[in-house]
Amino acid sequence: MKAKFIIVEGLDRAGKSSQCELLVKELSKSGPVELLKFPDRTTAVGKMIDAYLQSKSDLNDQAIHLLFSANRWEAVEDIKSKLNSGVTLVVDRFSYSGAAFSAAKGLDLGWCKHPDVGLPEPDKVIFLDVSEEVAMQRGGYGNERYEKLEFQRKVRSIFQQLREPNWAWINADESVENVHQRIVQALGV
Ligand code: FDM
Ligand code: MG
Repeated sequence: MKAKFIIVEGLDRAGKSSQCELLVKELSKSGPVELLKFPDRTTAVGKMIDAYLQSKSDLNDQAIHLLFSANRWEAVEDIKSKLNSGVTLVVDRFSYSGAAFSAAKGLDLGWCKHPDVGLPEPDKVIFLDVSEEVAMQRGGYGNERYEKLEFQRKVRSIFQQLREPNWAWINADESVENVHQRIVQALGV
């Protein structure tokens, strides 16, 4: 199997982490696979993002947007070298989250997309669409910035605007196993 760049997107509580893990397990049956997650909070830039998300620091909307983008750019050599050496990547959030969360604050969507121009393009985007009711049943949102119902609604509507033909829009209200099967079907693996 040729290495693929697969991005998993969705709102909070959509089940991205569990589905990414299951997907990596499934794909590893047919070749090398690795999981990446953005923001990567372990780098210097990532630590600034983490402080912002936990409201331990404040930054203006443009500055934090550019940090999220920088956090992807600092991983680009690693991403490219893995793909070139045949490692499929499953990525928990990427440029689409970058654009959707910042545009939901009122920033211009075109401006939001621009800093990510030139980053690797995905072979497939899996969007896990969770309803508000089920997100609440799953324990509701946490305490981080952005984890508010009104805001998540706005983010979802921007994701809808970003949707392209290579997206699989998957109902994430179903059981973990069902959602996993749908993802596997969408990827044709
Ligand atoms: N987020 C994530 C952004 O606002 N921009 C980005 O570029 C990325 C990758 O950060 F609310 C938001 C989405 C989410 C928050 O993400 C932290 P995780 O997946 O919950 O760690
Ligand atoms: Mg979160």
